[in-house]
Amino acid sequence: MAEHEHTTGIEALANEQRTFPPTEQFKASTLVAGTQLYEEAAQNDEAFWARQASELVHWDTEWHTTLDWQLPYAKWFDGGTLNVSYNCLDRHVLAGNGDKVAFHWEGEPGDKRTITYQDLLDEVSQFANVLKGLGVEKGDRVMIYMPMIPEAAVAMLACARIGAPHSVVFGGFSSQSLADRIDDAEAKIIITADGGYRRGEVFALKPAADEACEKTSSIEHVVVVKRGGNDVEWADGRDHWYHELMDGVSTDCPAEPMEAEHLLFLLYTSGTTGKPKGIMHTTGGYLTHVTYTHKYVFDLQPENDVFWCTADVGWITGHSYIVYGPLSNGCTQVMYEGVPNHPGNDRLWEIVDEYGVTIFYTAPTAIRTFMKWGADEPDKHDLSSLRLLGTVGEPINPEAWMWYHDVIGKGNCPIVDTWWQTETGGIMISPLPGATTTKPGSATFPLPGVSAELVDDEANVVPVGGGYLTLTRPWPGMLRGIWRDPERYQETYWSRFPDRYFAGDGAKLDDDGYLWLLGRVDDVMNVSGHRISTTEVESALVSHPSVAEAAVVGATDATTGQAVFAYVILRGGADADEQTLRNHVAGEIGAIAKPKRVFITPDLPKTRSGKIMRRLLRDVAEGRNIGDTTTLADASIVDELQSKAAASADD
Ligand code: 7RM
Repeated sequence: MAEHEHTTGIEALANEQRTFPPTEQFKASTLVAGTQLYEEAAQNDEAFWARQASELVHWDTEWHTTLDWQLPYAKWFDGGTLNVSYNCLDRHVLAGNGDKVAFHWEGEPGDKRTITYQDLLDEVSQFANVLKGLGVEKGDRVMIYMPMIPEAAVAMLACARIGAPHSVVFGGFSSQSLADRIDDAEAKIIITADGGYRRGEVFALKPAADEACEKTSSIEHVVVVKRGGNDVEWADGRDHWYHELMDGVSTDCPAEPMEAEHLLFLLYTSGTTGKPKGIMHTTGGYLTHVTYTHKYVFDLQPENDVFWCTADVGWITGHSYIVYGPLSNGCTQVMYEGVPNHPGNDRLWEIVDEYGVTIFYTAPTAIRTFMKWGADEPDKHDLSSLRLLGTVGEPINPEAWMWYHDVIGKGNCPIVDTWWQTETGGIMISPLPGATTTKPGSATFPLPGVSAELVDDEANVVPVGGGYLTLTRPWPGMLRGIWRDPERYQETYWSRFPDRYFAGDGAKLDDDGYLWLLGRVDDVMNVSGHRISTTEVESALVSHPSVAEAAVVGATDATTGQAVFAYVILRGGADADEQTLRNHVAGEIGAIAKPKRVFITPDLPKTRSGKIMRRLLRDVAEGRNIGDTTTLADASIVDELQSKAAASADD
């Protein structure tokens, strides 16, 4: 290797050239059409964040110190006090917007509720009084285990109102996952529902909450929202119906100012191994970060926009871009309970038209599923209300980006590909839609106020090419630690590279300085000494017209160390054979990345937030029994893949 070359962790193979500047029409009414925010933040990022905090958030007391940074611990806006629920509700009602719709909610069976800011304030205040009546005090942890119903947001905001940190657990997780999180957080209360709707049926939640109570010792009360109408067991004294507790309770519950660094919530992430980590987010910095990013990344025009983020509240995306960011900005949203294919594969597009959704934010996995179902589904609907599209959760393959742009956006909507993590609290890398020329598959640049760099194995900065994505400056929404595990916090995020935050993603910088996310570094494949990203091989597969979705893993190989194994979902009605797809990858990005095997499959193992679980695919490819599948959306797919692998081992 030549002296001037970097010892980069990951090779960069793909070469996407298409560019999409913002249209004149979009620029005419955008919040930011130029580079002014970037320039301001580059001058002094602390002063930049301080300006956002004072302009976008209501404070009861001014802070005295913008940032106190003792690596790896940050305090933002120390000395300041504020209430998150006041910022999300009261201030909009006081400004005369009580009649404005906060949520157009739609249940999977088709039932609808319209909830104004005044309605939400009243219900949150009542429920905050209920929680107090159950003995919940500032600092007590509250578990929330619910379907996608408005009461999930009410519960979160009621906790915030009284300073009781919440910990939301996905409704799809098992009683054991719930119990582990209850134990770790030593939670006092669970807020749940009898059940919710999914795929046309009621799925029960209460039995898992009951089991979790049996396995743990800290829960004193269980509050149950009636949603599914399914029969439930009842522990008198411990269990309470939400509607009975709420009956006749006062709507007067003044929001109490909290210290800027007061714990707002814990959100558990499973990580790669071991017990889940309770990621800690606090009050002032987090609210500043999500309000700012929701406003500028989505170019929010709160008078006219109808925002729809399709995430579940059990995911950080639901916290930041259904509850806290959008409500803090006082905007109107859509919230939907169910799956995208009930009763038909066009349910989401029907909802877009029904409420005139203008900004639509979803995950690449959903987009690839829409591709699989075909353009006929969205084409049944008008969709002309849409003006901006977003993605989050995984790298978006250029072809999926193009499909989203052309078929959903009709070529008229900018796309914001937003990179961030549970740990970052809010969006970190993304276009500003009125200012940034986008490239399909690139998250483009760090937002104003965010500092990111790529480094190689020796922590040298990589100016162009592949490397490890690190953050070099603290930001307001950053995690404040792992609940009761400071060593793991230091070890996981701050020890791989000195003075840098590293949370495990690879990326490359192209000649124009655009960032391209390459997937988790744990998934990087090593083929004959070449370090190849899963993302680039997957994107090469998805660029074949027959392919909707692909997942690749490196499986142990006697000659090359690892070999590329690919699992591919075809587009509706399309056909392709293994040889063609292998050659297609070789033609797109080179022979070194050519998969040894390509398996056509109807589905892939994914988490509930839609991320492909490559660890399981690696187990399948290497013939191992698969490990923990409790966080999987649909565990049956693994059996299917395993029997396929067994069959192919015979041939
Ligand atoms: C918001 C969220 C975090 C991980 C992250 C990445 C991946 C998320 C993108 C992305 C490429 C994106 N939080 N990721 N967004 N990769 N491009 N736009 O997803 O904690 O659940 O996951 O998700 O690997 O580290 S998360």
